Amino acid sequence: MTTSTDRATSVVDAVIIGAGFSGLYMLHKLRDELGLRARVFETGNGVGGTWYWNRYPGARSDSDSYIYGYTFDKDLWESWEWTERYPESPEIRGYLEHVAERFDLTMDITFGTRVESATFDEDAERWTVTTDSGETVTADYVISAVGALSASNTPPFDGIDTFAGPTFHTGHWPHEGVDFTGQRVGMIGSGASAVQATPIIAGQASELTVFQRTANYIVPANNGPVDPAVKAERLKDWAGIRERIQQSNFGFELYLQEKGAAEVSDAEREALLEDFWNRGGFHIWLGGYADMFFTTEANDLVRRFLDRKIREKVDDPETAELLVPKGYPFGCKRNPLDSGYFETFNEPHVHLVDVKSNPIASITPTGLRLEDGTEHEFDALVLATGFDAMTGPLNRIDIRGRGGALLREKWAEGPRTYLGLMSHGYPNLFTVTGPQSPSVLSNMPVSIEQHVDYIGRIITDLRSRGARVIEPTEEAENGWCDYNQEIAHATLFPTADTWYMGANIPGKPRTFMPNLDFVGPYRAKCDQIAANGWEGFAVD
Ligand code: N01
Repeated sequence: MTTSTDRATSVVDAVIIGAGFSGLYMLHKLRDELGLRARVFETGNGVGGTWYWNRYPGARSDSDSYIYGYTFDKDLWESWEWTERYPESPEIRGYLEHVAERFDLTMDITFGTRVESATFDEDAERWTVTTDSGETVTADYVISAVGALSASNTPPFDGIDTFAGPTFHTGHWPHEGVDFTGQRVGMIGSGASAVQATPIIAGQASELTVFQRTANYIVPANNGPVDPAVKAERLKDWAGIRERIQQSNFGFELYLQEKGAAEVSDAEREALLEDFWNRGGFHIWLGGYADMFFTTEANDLVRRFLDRKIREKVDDPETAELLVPKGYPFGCKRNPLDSGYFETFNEPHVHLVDVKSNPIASITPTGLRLEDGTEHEFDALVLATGFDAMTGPLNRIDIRGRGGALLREKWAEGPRTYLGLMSHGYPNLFTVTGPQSPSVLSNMPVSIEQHVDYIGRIITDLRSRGARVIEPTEEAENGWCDYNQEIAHATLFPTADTWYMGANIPGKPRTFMPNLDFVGPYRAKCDQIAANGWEGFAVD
C-alpha cells in the first residue's frame, strides 16, 4: 500500500491545508482531475475537519443529511445512506472516511501535522510552507481548507487554569468520550453546540448548570429516521437536487416567502409559522419571511411567535423569561436546532444562570465566581464557548505574501478579500469558503463544492495559458469589501452581537464577515467573472 510517507516529496504543485470536507474534495480535484501533485497537511490524526474535533455529546449537522455531502459524483451520492434526518458526528466522520477511501486520498495526506507558515517567494513565484514537524514544502499554489469554525475560543477568564476538575471544550472533545454520570457539570455557553449537548449531558449528570450570556432563538430539529419512500425519491433525484441547491439562496431546498411577515394577516402568518415549527429545521429561518431580515417591525412579528413557543415549553416563568432572547433580531444570529433543549430546564437538577447581567468574574478551583460574588461549584467544566470564526483559523498561521506582509496584519481591521476566495498581495493563495464568501450562511458542502470547482477552473486556465500567478487587484478587492458591508448594513444582521460580526472575541474588529449574496447569485457572479476573463484578477 502506498503511504503518505512514500509520497512525501518537498516540491509539489499544491499544498492544501486541512482534510475536512474542503480539503478532501480539493485534493481529489487537483490530483485526480487536473493531474497535479498535491499534498494535504492536517492537524488531526484522521480526516473529517470539524467533524474530527467536534465529538461532544449530541454533535450532529443541522443540515438535512441528504444534502450534507458531496454532489459532484453521482456514484458517490448513491454509495452512501444516512440513517437519520440530521447525521450525527460519527456518521459524518464515517462518510468522509468513506470518501477518502473511495478516492484513495489518505496517501497524500500528512496527518498530525499543523501548518505553521506559508511564505510567498516573489522571485520563484512559489510558496514555501513549513509545518510543526519541521517539514518544508514548496508549491505553486496554497489552498486553505481550514474551515470557518475550527479555531476554538476559550475566553480569557481569570483563573481558567486553576479549576481542579477536568475542562472540556466542545470543539476539542476527547475521542473516548466523557461519562458525566454522577457529576456536577458546569457549562458555559448557550450556542448551537451547547443546545445539542445540554439534553444529553443532563441525562448523565447529577447536576447541570448552564451559564448563559445570550439567549438564542432555537427551533425544533424534529430529528428521526427519514421515510424510506422519501429517501428512495431523493436517491433517484441526484441531478435535480444538485441543481436546486446550487441555485438556491442558502444551499438548502428552502425558499423565502414571496410575501413579507408584515404583509400577511396574523392568521396566515401564525399558520405558516406553526407549520414550519412542526416540520423542524431551518424553515422559519431560511424559508420564512424575507422582510424579517430588514425591518424590526417584521422581525418582531416572528419573534412574538417564537417567544410564545419558548414560554410554552418551559415550566418555570423566571427560567422561561431568561430563555427568551432579547435585544437582537431573530435570524441574525445563527439559529440553533433543538432536540429537547428547553424541556431540559424543567428537570430539577438542571439550572440556568444568567451571566449577562452578572458576568463570570473568575474560574475557581471548585467552579466559578460571578461578579456579584456568587459561587457555583461543579466537578467538570464544559466550555461551549465557540470559535474565533472565519478569520481565526487563517490568522493562526503565519501567512506572508508579497513584501513579506503578514495576512493577519493586513486583516487587522477585518478580512479583505475578493469573492472571499483570494486576497490582494497573496498570489495563488486560495481560501475555500473564506471570509466574505457565503460560506457559513449556507449549507457548507454546497459552498465548498462551488469554491473547489472554481479554484480548479482558475488553476486549469492559468496552466493552459502558461501563466504563473493570479491575484485580485487592489481595486477589485476594495470594491468587494465595500459591497459586502453595504449589503450587510442594508439588513439587520450587523445589529446583533454575533460571531458573524466578530463580537464573541474580545478585541476582534466588528465587521460583518460572511457575504450576503446568497449561494445561487454568488455562483452566477463568480461564473460571470470567469466569463469576463477573470475580471478583477491580475493574471501573469
Ligand atoms: O459557539 P457559539 P457554538 N462569557 O459562538 C458564550 C456551528 N455549529 O460552538 O452568544 C460567557 O454559537 C456565547 O455567548 P454570546 C454553528 O454555525 C454547527 O455553539 O457570545 N459566555 C455563546 O452562548 C454555530 O453558530 C453545528 O453572548 C460566553 C457560546 O459561548 C457555530 O458552530 C453545531 C463567553 C458560544 O456559542 C458556533 O457554535 C454546533 C464569555 N466570556 C455548532 N464567551 C451543527 O450544524 C462566549 N460565550 C451541528
